[in-house]
Amino acid sequence: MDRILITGALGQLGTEFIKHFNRENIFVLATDIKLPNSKPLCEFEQADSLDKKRIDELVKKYDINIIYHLVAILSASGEKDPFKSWKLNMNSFQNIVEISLSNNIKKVFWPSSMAVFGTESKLDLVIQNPVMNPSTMYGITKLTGEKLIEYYFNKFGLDIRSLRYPGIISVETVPGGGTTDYIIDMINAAKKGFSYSCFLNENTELPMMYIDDAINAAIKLMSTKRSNLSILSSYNITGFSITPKKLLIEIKSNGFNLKVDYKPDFRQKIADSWPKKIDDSFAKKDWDWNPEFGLKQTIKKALK
Ligand code: AKB
Repeated sequence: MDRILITGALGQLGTEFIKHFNRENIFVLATDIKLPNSKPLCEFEQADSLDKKRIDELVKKYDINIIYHLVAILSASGEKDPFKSWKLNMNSFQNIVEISLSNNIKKVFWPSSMAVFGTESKLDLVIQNPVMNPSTMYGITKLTGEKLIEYYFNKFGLDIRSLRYPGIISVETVPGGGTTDYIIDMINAAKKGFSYSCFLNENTELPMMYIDDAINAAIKLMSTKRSNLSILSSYNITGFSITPKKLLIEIKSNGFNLKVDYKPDFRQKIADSWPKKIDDSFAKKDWDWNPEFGLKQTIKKALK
């Protein structure tokens, strides 16, 4: 029987994983450095993922056998304090690895990101294994984690699975500190009748995905037979690609009269080092990945 620990559980992905496992009647222990605003749907313990002893005790106390380690400082926040970003992203990752090995954890899910790519990755359509020279500390920590996943599998047989997420579009819990956050900010401004000042220029094309697809992809990957996985590091996945200009057209076609001006800031350079489109054919071939939500459907759902 699966008994799952989720770290960083109150964030954008964690909130939705909790809902998913709750529907499936699977035991979850959610942990976060913050306290929840309302009663969670599962067990909750406040814990800092840098506190290895505390996480280890919780794994033992709740008899955990699967971990979803979601803690991370995202790309834009990471640039404000790169040392803190490295420390949180990497030390928490290493803690989870050590805890997994000493507690016989069956499987770990750890999200990577399209931030692992860089300007030399042939950004028009990024393949699974291009040249990877990330420009942000966030991207560097994600690429390091990917290398470690492969290393720990070869060294110890530790089964860590990973996806390179594009921007994720969700309504209930929004991300914080990312470069793709503009899309949710713009949608929320439209819903509230505010105008919006976009921090990327109008033709910046980036891959995105609806939250339900992001969750389903992880669940599918985690339930695939290990021998079917040809990628030991992290799989490319994508939903669709969009620019701020296209998003505005879509918002207007749904009946919202949003005013947007464009004031690119430091995040423009980050976005310019990321893919316009992603080739996710390995995920399609190995575990039958197929996104359910396209551009129009996603924006419509997010505007509700
Ligand atoms: C970010 O913008 O930093 C994240 C990501 C693409 O990983 N949403």
